[in-house]
Amino acid sequence: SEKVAVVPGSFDPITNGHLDIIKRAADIFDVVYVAALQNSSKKPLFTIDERIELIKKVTKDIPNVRVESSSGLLVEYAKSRNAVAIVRGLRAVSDFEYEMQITSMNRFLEESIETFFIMTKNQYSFLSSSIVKEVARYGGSVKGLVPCIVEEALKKKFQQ
Ligand code: COD
Repeated sequence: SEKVAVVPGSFDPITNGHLDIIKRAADIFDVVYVAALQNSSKKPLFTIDERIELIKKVTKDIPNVRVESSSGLLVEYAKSRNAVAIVRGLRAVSDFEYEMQITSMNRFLEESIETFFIMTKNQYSFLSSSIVKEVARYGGSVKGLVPCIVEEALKKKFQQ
């Protein structure tokens, strides 16, 4: 049967690091749902609709990727899509503690869904949405770190 995975995140905004994880997950699973969710400890720069539109545009050539948003619990969303897996990216040791905590909590909430980790490519190991926003805010170039349309969207956002 079809193996479905969810790649969840804030994607505020999507970076080339996220995109790499999404592509690698799409090579392994039959269907990949990219889910833009609320992280209650972060205050987003882009609205949920803006984030979804950017993700849709930059993944449009990957046929087995679907993009959605959800406002509830990740595991509930994953169950509703018949997902067997949650896929997360790992950059550094600093990611590990947080990832271990949410993985354990998600397993407590729903035992049947397995979490998989994909190691970042070296060239993206320092990359995060936060650092991209920080650089763009002060007018620095983020070329090569985010897709072109995301670069444009950041410029527009900080011109306002
Ligand atoms: N290279 C590789 N991977 C990367 C890179 C990079 N350069 N940058 C980011 N990633 C990975 C992250 O490690 C993560 O796996 C993924 O990409 C998304 O990253 P973010 O920062 O956009 O997303 P997060 O970490 O803010 O997402 C958190 C969720 C929104 C998934 C979480 O808060 C959640 O599940 N919310 C819903 C409510 C819920 O169920 N909470 C209970 C969980 S305990």
